[in-house]
Amino acid sequence: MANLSALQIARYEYNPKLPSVLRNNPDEVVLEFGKATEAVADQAELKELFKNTYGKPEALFVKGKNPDVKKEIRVGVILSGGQAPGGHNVIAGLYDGIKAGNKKSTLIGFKNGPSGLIENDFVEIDDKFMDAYRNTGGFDMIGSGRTKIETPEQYAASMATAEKQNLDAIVIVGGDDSNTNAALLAETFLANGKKTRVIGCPKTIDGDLKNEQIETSFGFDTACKTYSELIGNIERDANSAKKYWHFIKLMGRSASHIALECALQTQPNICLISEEVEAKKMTLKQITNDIADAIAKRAENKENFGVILIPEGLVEFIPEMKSLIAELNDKMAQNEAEFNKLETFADKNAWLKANLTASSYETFSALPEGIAAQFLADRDPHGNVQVSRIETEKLLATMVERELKVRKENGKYCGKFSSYTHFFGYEGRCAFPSNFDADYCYSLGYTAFMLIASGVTGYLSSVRNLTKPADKWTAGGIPLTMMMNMEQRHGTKKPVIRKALVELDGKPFKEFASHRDEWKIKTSYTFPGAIQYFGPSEVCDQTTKTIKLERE
Ligand code: FBP
Repeated sequence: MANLSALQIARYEYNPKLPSVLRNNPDEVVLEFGKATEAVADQAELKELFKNTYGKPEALFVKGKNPDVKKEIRVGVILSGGQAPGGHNVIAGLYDGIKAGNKKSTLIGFKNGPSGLIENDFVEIDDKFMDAYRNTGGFDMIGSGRTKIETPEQYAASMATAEKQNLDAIVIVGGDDSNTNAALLAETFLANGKKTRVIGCPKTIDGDLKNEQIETSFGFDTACKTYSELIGNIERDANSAKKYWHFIKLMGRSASHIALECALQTQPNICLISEEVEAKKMTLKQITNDIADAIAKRAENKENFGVILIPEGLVEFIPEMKSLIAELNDKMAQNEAEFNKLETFADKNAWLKANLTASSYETFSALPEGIAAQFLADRDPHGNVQVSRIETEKLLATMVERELKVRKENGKYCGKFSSYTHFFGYEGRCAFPSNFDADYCYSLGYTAFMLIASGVTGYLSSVRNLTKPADKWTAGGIPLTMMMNMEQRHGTKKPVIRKALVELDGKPFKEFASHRDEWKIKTSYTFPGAIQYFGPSEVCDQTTKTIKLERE
């Protein structure tokens, strides 16, 4: 067992918990169907686009006879998008389900995301290979990728691979975009008379793939616990040294679910919520002033320290920044060749002065130079600025420092201000999955097999009742079209699964809002500590405060 940590060896022995209905022999479980479903919006357009898969009923596993699970099958699995703790356990649950149905059945893993399907790049999974990855974090077992299956050629290549591999099903483990892809693939296979069924699994640390039917995406639990441990440690350091303000940016793309959950777990002085900033149309100046006010207030109590959480996507939600980003995206795309010839920041600045509207240039020129340059960095494949690369934590720390300096010059007492900045993202995406994620993911994978064996396609594997112990969880399938609507994407209307942002009238935000004024001024930190994998259930098996507040 060279190169294995003691925890890794111990985690191999962990037996993930399944909902009790799935603890029966697989041939003693059947799908019970509910009523036909409708999409969340744009029903007529979606019905037209998904002629074969639209409107299927929700389905739940109950006790009954299903001899079909014993048929020999061949299944492919794809991990898609950003890493999230528990991906390997989805594969483990799927693998064990397939083998429990029929030992001769086969699972192959397409390598490096959807491109593996397009290119027929795969690896066959056997016991030895699978066992090396049980209950481990990461997606390194088969790799992941962000290729989208979009063009007719990519659909044709995917069908060709499915045919060559004689696949009965493909399981796509991904976020909202990848599951939208799963829905489109399921439809394409059916429309072309192919036998390959497609099942999705809800993955993303961002927590924004959730709705009435999906209680949470996997990975959110572990990632938030990992970040909260680190935030708690920093809080304790801040309260020990009493000399630094820590500005911590947290991953999560546009949605602030991670920041909100970490705030509930650690009670920092300030946590910004992008969705609120947008709703209240808060400017960068207002946000800066609010933080400076809190710093000055705490200084009166001789507490020249604090912790501030910042969601990754914040700049996109600050109105003047949003306009600046939109204008920059357009201008830089329209004048790509000309812009790329500009070598120095000064040249670019002069060009922007001449080409941006006065208000956007004013916003741009007020930014610290290092940060302003990040707004001009490489665009993503869609021509958008990569907001995760903008150091919002440094931007805020600098703006606050400037503001406090002005206040001091005007004779106001602000105490001492010294700051550190941090960005937590990759630290949490590949952690050993918490017991919750290990169990949830294994159950999602096993459920995906059961859906395949029940003959459905275009469904999302669904495990619910997650705030209860695992034996009380339910398992079933949600038609993917049920979660879709039409949205404008890069100039065209496309069918997509709706992203869930933080709801300002939802219980998690209200809980935070009811405490934040106190946390801001009075040091109220809580220290969640490291994820516990072994020990009493109340320490090891609890999930997030978000899901508890939303579902209990
Ligand atoms: P998914 O939406 O694919 O799950 O990825 C989540 C995420 O971790 C975001 O929080 C972050 O903005 C992004 O991926 C970073 O992307 P990359 O891994 O390409 O750097």
